[in-house]
Amino acid sequence: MLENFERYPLTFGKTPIEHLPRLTETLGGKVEIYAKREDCNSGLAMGGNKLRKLEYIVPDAIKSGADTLVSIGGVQSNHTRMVAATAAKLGMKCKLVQESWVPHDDAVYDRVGNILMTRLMGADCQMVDEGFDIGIRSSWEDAMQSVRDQGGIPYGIPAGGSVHKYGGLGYVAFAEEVREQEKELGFTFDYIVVCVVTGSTQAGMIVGFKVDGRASKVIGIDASGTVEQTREQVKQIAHNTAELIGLKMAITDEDIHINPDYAYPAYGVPSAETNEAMRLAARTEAMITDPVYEGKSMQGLIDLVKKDYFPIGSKVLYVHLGGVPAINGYSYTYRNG
Ligand code: 1AC
Repeated sequence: MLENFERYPLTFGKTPIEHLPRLTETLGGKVEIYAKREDCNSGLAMGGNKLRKLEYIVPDAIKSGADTLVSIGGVQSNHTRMVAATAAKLGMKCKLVQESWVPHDDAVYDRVGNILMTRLMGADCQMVDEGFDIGIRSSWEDAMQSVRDQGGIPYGIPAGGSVHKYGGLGYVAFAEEVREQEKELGFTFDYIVVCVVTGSTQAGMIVGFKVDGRASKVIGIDASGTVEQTREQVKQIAHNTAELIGLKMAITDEDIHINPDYAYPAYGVPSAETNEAMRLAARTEAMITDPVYEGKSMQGLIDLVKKDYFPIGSKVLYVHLGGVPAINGYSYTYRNG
C-alpha cells in the first residue's frame, strides 16, 4: 500500500510481538493477550511510536531544504523527544514548544524523563504556559516564525506528528507488518488495543486494517479527555490517509472505535485504576507502562477483559507505544511502587 512513499529509516525494523501469559492467566485466561512492542523499535533516544510516523515525514523535511524541525507537545511529550532525536540524527536544529498540558506538580516533572533527553539532544525547548489542546496552536506557529526571523528555514511537525499530510502512513505500515507476523505466528488477532490522543496512530491502523475487515477491531482507548476532538481528528486523518494511498474502500464512522471511559480524571493524570493497571502489567510481565498513555490503555484492556467485552478465545494485541520515559515525572506518585 505504501510503495509510492519514501521512508527514511529511523527504526530497527519489525517490532516484536510478545505473548503475555501471566497477564492472560491473571485475567482469567478467557482471552489471549499479546503485546506489540513499539517501545522497543529504535536505538534513538528510547524510540516509540512517533518514529514510525517520522520515517515518512523526514523525506519531505529534507526535500524542503529546512534546517530546523519545529514541533509542539506537553512538557513530558514523547513526540517532542522523538523530533529532537530525529533532528540530532539528521544534523538539523530543533525548536520545541513544551506546553503545560498536564495539571501535575511533581517537583522534578520539568527536569526528568522525556524533557531531560530532549534537552540533552540539543533541542531548544521553549516552555509555554498553555493548557492541553491537540489542535494547531499559535505558540507553534510563532515558534516557526521565530526561526524565520533568525534567518533559519523551519519545517513544522504538528503535535504527535498527527495532522501532517504523511502522519498516518507509519501506522498503515504497522498493519502490514502485523499481517506478515501473523503469517509466521499462524493466527490472526481479533482485536488491537491502542491508546489514542492526537489520532494518527489509530487512524493509520484503521486504514491499514480496513483491507482485511479489521478497522473497527482497532479499539482506541482515549487518554485525551477531549474525546470528541480526538474522534474528529482520527476521522480526518483516516480519510486523508486513505485518499493519499489511493485506498479503494471508503472509511466510515463505524470503522472508528474509540472508548472514552478511561481518560479520567484528566490528560496526563492517572486514576487509582490506571495505577493498578500499571502495577499489574509490571508485576505479571515486567512490562512498564506510564500514567499518561499506556497505563490508560492497559486499564482499558484489563477492564474490557473483565467485562467480557472480548468473546472467549479472542486473541488481543495490546500496542505498547513507548510512553514510559514520562513516568520519571511521577516519582512521588510511585515512590512506594
Ligand atoms: C501527544 C502527542 C503525544 C506526545 O507524546 O506529545 N502523544
